[in-house]
Amino acid sequence: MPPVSLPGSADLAAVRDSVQMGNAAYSHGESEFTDRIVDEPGTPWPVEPGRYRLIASLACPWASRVVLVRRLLGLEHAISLGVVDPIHDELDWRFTLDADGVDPVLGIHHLAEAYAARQAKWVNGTSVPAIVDVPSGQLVTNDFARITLDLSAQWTAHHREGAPDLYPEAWRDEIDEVMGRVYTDFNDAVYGAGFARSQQAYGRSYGQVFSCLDWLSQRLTTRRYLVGDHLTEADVRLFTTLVRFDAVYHAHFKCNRNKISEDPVLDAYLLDLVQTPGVGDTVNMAHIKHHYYGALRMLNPSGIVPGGPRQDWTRPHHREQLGGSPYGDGTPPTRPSEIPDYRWQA
Ligand SMILES: N[C@@H](CCC(=O)N[C@@H](CS)C(=O)NCC(=O)O)C(=O)O
Repeated sequence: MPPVSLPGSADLAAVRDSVQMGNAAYSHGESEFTDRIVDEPGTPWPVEPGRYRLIASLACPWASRVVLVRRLLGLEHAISLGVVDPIHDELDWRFTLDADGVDPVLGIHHLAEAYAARQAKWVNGTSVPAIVDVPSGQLVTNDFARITLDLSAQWTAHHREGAPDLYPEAWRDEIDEVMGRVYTDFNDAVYGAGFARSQQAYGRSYGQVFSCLDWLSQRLTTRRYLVGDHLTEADVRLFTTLVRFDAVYHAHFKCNRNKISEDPVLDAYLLDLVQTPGVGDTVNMAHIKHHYYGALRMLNPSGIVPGGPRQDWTRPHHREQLGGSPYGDGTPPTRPSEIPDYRWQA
């Protein structure tokens, strides 16, 4: 592979240390590139099928949300997908899964090259999900909190027939409220526990995680989905953390009061989602385990990827008895999943 310089991200490790862990507690910060692709005249980044490429790690819960929503909405034909190596090197995500280590559409080895095409310097290192403008090779956005909402609300003209409404107007306030708590106390707090550098910081995050799981378990006892009667963005955001929990966060991030499989309500909820076409078939457990155990060496210096846990995702969940249906008036995706090895080999 030819040498590449990665302008702008050379001091990534130092920046991470000082910005994200300075107080011994870890938290995902704001995204740095927050441009939006919108369906409005005169916008710099218009909705345009074929123009943009989603760069994702199948290991990453934030990127996996986008892969999942893109699939449920049937936007695969409109926005192409590039998948990075689950193990990033010291500085960056790489395209080593592709021939010659080059993304076949963007012609780049490292994600940082798309960042550098956009601007000379940036602060927080590179991150996935990233959406890149194919003609210019420039990063458009890495705003994980916004991208999926815009796929739902701005790309409607290109959704597949039968696509579900994952962010229905009538439920937005409640969806936002639920997602707010899930973000702080679960999506982000598992990282807070895993990356904590003091007992106190760890204890705080651990407490947040399990009080949130208790709240979710109670909420989901009588309802099939988090908000309303159908799958929404709130379920998507919970799902991508929940599905990683027993394999990764329980041991690796020390969130070990109990596993999801030990909570009958959350276990059944997760099984239901995994078995929903367009949801479970976006998950690649091999990428997940190799990334967390192989790349986060400060937590696992040997890099050894554990063999377990054995997970049977085909068990009955009986959640249909609660009523509700995944796609509302819509239908399941008919396109085969693009995700390799989605049958859960690790
Ligand atoms: N904080 C990220 C959110 C997404 C995120 O944290 N992605 C992780 C992977 S799960 C990432 O790419 N981190 C950079 C790295 O691992 O080098 C952002 O700025 O948008």
